[in-house]
Amino acid sequence: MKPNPKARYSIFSLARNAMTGHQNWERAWRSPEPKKEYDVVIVGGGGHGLATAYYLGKNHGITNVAVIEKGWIGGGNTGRNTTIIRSNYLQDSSAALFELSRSLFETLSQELNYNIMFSPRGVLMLAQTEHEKRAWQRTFHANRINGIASEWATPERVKKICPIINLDPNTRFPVLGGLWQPRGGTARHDAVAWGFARAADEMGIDIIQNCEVTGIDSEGGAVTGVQTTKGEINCKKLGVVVAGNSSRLADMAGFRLPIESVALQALVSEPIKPCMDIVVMANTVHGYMSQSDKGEMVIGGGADGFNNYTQRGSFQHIEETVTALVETFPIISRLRMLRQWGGIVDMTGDRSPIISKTPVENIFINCGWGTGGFKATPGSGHCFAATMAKGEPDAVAAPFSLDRFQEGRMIDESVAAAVAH
Ligand code: FAD
Ligand code: PYC
Repeated sequence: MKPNPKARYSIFSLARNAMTGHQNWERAWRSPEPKKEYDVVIVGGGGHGLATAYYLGKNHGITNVAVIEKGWIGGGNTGRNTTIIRSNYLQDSSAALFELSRSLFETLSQELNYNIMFSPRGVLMLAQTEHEKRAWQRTFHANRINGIASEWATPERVKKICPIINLDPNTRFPVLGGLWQPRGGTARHDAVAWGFARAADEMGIDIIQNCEVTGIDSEGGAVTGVQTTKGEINCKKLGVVVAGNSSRLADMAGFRLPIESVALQALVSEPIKPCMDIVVMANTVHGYMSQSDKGEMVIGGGADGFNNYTQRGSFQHIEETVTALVETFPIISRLRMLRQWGGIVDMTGDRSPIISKTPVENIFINCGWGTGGFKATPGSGHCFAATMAKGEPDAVAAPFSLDRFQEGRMIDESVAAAVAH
């Protein structure tokens, strides 16, 4: 690992900074005013937008780039997700995309010289109906064909991997087995955004926060720039990477997207002693759980069944999720919940993302990651940067282009997208 000139923080400097009101911290990235013009503007300073900027610089030598973020970087879904990383998807094109991303996560801390706390602790997707068992077994075979290391786990194996699970056959949804991906896991979500931001900034890329894009300008069918709350910024190419706000940005550019925005929520409990060292997803009952380094149980539920832009989610989902998880993990029945939040996720009909050119020349769109895009952050940035640099989707991104909705080439991932169905 290269030494980082900015990593000069000793225990003494930590103490000194704490005692001086944190006035002297060195900024991890600059806070520049926008220039009049860039080669590339990326709207959206989530993980995907920042990763795109990083790979534009690193892989394509394009550094006259600005990332424009209306709030703070990572403040959207990137900082609101439950950090699950896996690549056990059914379709070949998704397996290629998500496995590229998972494999990039393996060495991302070293690459960015920033500890993103990748923890390949293993992800277990429970089968709790006969139908779900068949679906996961089918995915298991597809994973093997695609070279993705996964395993079909019998109930006994499930109990070995996760001792706190309840195998009682008389529950509403008994555990019939599971799809186990041993190299799946978690990473610290905001560190992923910060790591990409710092590395992009070091290449001279401008990260502009508190700057909302309010309009998109074009001439003769090609983009010329954006209107923002910090003024007009011209650009040769525009990447739109705004998750739940994608339809709003498409509207500004004058095209439509097959996207619905809904709230997805999560909650954390009070911290308890280590009791679970893997991630478990229970999709039939819309619940999933892992334990954070602090000891909190990180719990997520299903997506709201109606379109909305609130970053909360509805209460009945919390009730449903927690009730179902108590049945599967009776050990948590007396646990108190500390916090709850939501994010606006961008759902496509086939539950697969869009990485594509658009009807407006030189506007590119990256969206539709729905409930499952955190795991795709490096892979998405990698492919989208290549797509933007070349003006054509790269090989991994090509199946995910917008025209699949016109041509009926759906990439149905409603089972693998788990909480999204
Ligand atoms: P975001 O992080 O949302 O970034 C988009 C950015 O665009 C935002 O910061 C926003 O402020 C900015 N923006 C919007 N409009 C404008 C504008 N007009 N001008 C400027 N900026 C603008 N995925 C997984 O893989 N694993 C999980 O365990 C998982 N759990 C989840 C749990 C929850 C509760 C939620 C909500 C999501 C979860 N996801 C998960 C999905 C994942 O969080 C998202 O798919 C992913 O983070 C999307 O990243 P992004 O960079 O595209 O979007
Ligand atoms: O896509 O793995 C996932 C996921 C887990 C929780 C929300 N999304």
